[in-house]
Amino acid sequence: MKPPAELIEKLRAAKRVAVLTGAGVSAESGVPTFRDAQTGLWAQYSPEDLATPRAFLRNPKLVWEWYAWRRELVAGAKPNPAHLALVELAGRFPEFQLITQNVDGLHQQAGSRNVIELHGNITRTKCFDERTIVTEWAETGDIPPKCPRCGGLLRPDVVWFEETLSATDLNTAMRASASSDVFLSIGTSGLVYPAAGLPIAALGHGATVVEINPQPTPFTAKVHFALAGAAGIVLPELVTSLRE
Ligand code: BJW
Repeated sequence: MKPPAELIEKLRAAKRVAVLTGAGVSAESGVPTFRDAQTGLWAQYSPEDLATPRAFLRNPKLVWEWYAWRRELVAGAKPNPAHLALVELAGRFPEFQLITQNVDGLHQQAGSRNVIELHGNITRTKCFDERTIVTEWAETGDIPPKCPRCGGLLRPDVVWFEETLSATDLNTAMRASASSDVFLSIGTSGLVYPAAGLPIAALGHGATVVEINPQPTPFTAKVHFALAGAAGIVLPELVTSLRE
């Protein structure tokens, strides 16, 4: 389906564009959305039982293994047409800021540069105690493995519930959202803050806000354009319409 002509006009006139992506953007690459990741073995746990520091301290092996399973899925995933369309979109505007909640690195793999990864990256590992990145450790059979410097537990370098996001990244994301002419919210349920505050900031500052999601979210009734569909279909259509 062709995107609305008024949206294409807004995009043609836009100088500053900000984009927030969520798990839905990687769904067509075979990476389960955050809430869909509770399948099979993991169906008995809610994300809040696995993605918090308290959950990790309660059962580090369980949480490490959940991430090991997801890391393996991500390792086999390739960028899809939504990721690629965002690379092309970036080239059309003097200022373009891509902000993702995804931890899979697929935007960068597609060719996007200057991506803000609000919730970290699943491929990196850090020490729970020292909070520093660790790249090598001894395979002793411990699950999770131990920090080679302090012997603390290793964990993925992602942002769990009740942990703070990088203040620098969040400020940059907030400034780009609040000064955007057009803001796109793509493939996110809009439930998790502070990321969910970015479209709200954009709306508050008068940006044209667009949502791309096959399901309604808390933003759907508030945005200027709600495009109900899969990102891997809707985004390439948007880019094609801009080219015409
Ligand atoms: C498609 C599609 C296709 C499918 N195309 N679309 C009350 C009010 C406000 C805040 C809070 C509150 N109570 C608690 C809080 C704070 C909390 C929070 O927001 N909780 C809410 C649940 C209420 N936030 C935090 O704790 C944050 N930190 C913080 O606030 O610090 C201050 C603080 C300190 C101390 C105490 C309290 C606060 C940190 C949040 C970190 C989130 N981390 C996670 C895990 C990352 C690591 C990992 O991946 O394991 O990030 S949680 C999880 O949710 C993950 C995601 O990035 C994030 C967002 O999920 P997303 O991307 O939206 O995915 P889904 O699955 O929810 O939705 C997918 C969407 O795609 C759906 O809509 C589909 O329809 C759609 N879709 N196919 C397009 N083809």
